[in-house]
Amino acid sequence: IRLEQELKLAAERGQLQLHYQSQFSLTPQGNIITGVESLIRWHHPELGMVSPAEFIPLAEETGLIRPVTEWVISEASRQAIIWEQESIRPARISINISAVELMQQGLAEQIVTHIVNAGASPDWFEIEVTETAAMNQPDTAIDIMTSLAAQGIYIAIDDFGTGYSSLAYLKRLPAQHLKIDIAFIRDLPNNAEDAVIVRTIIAMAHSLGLKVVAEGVETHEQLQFLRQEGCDMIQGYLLGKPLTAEATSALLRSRT
Ligand code: G
Ligand code: G
Ligand code: NA
Ligand code: MN
Repeated sequence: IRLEQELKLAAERGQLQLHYQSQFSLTPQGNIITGVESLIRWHHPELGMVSPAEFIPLAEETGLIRPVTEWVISEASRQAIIWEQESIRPARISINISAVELMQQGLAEQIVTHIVNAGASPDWFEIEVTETAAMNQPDTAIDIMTSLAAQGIYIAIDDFGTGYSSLAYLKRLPAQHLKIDIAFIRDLPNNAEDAVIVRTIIAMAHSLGLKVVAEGVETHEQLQFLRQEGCDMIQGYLLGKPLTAEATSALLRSRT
């Protein structure tokens, strides 16, 4: 209960922050930053860092998820405008949306309105939806994703491989990116089953016109395997940890 009250006030007390983790496209010329994923952080005065893995579920249960997401969108938009003015804005800034939100009609309109009111442009952003969330209420989820896509917002299917979506369902999703869950990346390249799964996901995604992002890449061996298998983009500690906005700006500056 207390944590819930505190979360309600966290934004106005300046305790929330966005960190950003880069996504890299593998090209012959080198690795290029194609996007950054925003990851929320809560600095609680007594508890220290509270992980979103803890407070996002709390926010979902208590209906606070909407104001939290609105804060994320406003903050990411504010940051995007700063990067745009400095000509270092990455092509996409990803925002995570939770399962509960994806069941709410009108979500797409709210997201777009929030971005536009903040002075940013919808096509600067990508919405990440987990495969499991997208499967909950498939028709509502597809409606929301279709409206987002119609406004130019990119769609990524997150944590892919842990849900049970069929090819028929995947085909209906207006997504551009599919993010392979970290669980399948962790034991690459030695785990033969994971190697087959990852190879199959990449082939399937490509046949549906989706680009593939591997999450949680921590070693050169994983990177080499993924490159060899035609994985399009890489995210993980090997190439970049989540960084503060300031450190992300410095990184983007050093790359342009
Ligand atoms: O970065 P980290 O490992 O702490 O993130 C933990 C979990 O919290 C991940 O599943 C991530 O998707 C989720 N998360 C991070 N930021 C946000 C956010 O702004 N909104 C939502 N809904 N989830 C987030
Ligand atoms: O659920 P989602 O995929 O959005 O969550 C991503 C989470 O994974 C974030 O909390 C982020 O901090 C974490 N993460 C990002 N890169 C790595 C990595 O290379 N290894 C591990 N273990 N976690 C990572
Ligand atoms: Na994500
Ligand atoms: Mn993920």
